[in-house]
Amino acid sequence: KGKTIQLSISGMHCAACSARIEKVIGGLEGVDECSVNLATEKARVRFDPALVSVDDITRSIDGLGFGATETE
Ligand code: 9UX
Repeated sequence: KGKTIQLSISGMHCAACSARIEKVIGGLEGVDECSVNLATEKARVRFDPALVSVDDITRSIDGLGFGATETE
């Protein structure tokens, strides 16, 4: 039911950036968990695909001024 993806995030420069993404994405309806690693520029997001899509998530990150693409 839940799905976990990894995203590659561009444009983060400090811990406040990664914390902001975690807070906003983690607060989206249907997102269960969002952890962002500033050093590796990766985010792991666990969500319910019935409630929110990968596109919704990447667009929200784009809207914060960062770049996000799904990665392995
Ligand atoms: Mo840190 Mo990020 O000062 O948008 S918050 S660079």
